[in-house]
Amino acid sequence: DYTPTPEDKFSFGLWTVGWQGTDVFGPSSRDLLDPVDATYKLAELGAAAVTFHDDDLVPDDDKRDAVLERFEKALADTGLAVEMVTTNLFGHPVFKEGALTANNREVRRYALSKALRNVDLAASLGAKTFVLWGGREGAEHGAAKDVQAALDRYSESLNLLCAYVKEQGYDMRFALEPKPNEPRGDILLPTIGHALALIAELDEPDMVGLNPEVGHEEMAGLNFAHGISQALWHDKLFHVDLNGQHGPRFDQDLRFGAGNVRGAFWTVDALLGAGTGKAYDGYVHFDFKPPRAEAMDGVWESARGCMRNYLILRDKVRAFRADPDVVAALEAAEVGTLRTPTLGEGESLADLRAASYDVEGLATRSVGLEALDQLAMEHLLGVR
Ligand code: GLT
Ligand code: MN
Ligand code: MN
Ligand code: MN
Repeated sequence: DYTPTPEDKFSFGLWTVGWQGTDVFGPSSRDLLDPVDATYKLAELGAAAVTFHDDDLVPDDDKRDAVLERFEKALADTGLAVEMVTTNLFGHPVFKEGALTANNREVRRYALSKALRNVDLAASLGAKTFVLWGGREGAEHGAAKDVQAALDRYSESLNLLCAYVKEQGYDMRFALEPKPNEPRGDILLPTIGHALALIAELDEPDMVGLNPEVGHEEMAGLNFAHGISQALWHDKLFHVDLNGQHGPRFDQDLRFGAGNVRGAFWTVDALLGAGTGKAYDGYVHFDFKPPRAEAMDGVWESARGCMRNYLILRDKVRAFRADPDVVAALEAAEVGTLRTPTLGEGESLADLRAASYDVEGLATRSVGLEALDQLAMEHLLGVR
């Protein structure tokens, strides 16, 4: 009946249900939600874990010990894990021109110290993933950012963070979260591909992976299922931010399943390994914003909706993959044949060049892709 259980490994950012609805045109529309109350409520709804930024949980340093004590009690009471922690390096105006890649060196040093402090907190709470979303790392003006120097500084910070985690003996990996724009006009590491390329240049590439977000890739007009499939291929899908988006416009952060529902279907399929590939085995993390128009009942409804939509789509994806008509359609479309190497065992390129090819026949062959996709549509629309 699509009721989530801890085995489903659903996880929520405290900043999601805690979003008060502040936007560029108006102030908050909801009261402050106590993160500890949110933790209890998310557990009641069936989540397995929570995640947070330093400032979501402990905005006020004077109350740090008391808040952490209450939070740890909530975790113990509910059995919820803290699976991921991240640092807010974007909210405070000190980061208005960047954090780890700000032109100002003092800002960069402060940003790194803020991240390090939260790495310690993350480790003490048992979080194994530390996300870095560089929302303010970017520019609006051409000459304002030396992009190559900024990438040097980004790498420098990541190398220092990795070295620190190793030195402390923490069991923790970093996950970069790409986004093309918003709040900066153009953000560094705008897509999964850009971030993957940077990771390959780091001192400890195995300690750094990705936390892709549905809406962020779709804002760039990209196919999220393809993006996370490539991340899985590189063994870099350390974490994921599921939400919904309607094409390339402002970052909508809809609940998962809303917006591009076909994209959501293929996203779940990709997470499950798309039939024969590597599957994602981490927490299923939601990063959405309950619409500003909602009161608290709507906030919890949207959190519930994220999990229900995932479970419904997971059922549909499994039914699609198990359907004998789909198996036959995949076969007809030669989808499985792509796993066969192009050059046969013991063959040389000379053999391949010497072979004769029925180019006309191949050009006019049937590929069966519409038939296959129609089956997916019918599963998604609930008529199969
Ligand atoms: C912020 C952003 C998200 C990131 C979070 C992690 S914070 O809400 O919009 O996409 O995942 O810093
Ligand atoms: Mn977003
Ligand atoms: Mn976001
Ligand atoms: Mn996110």
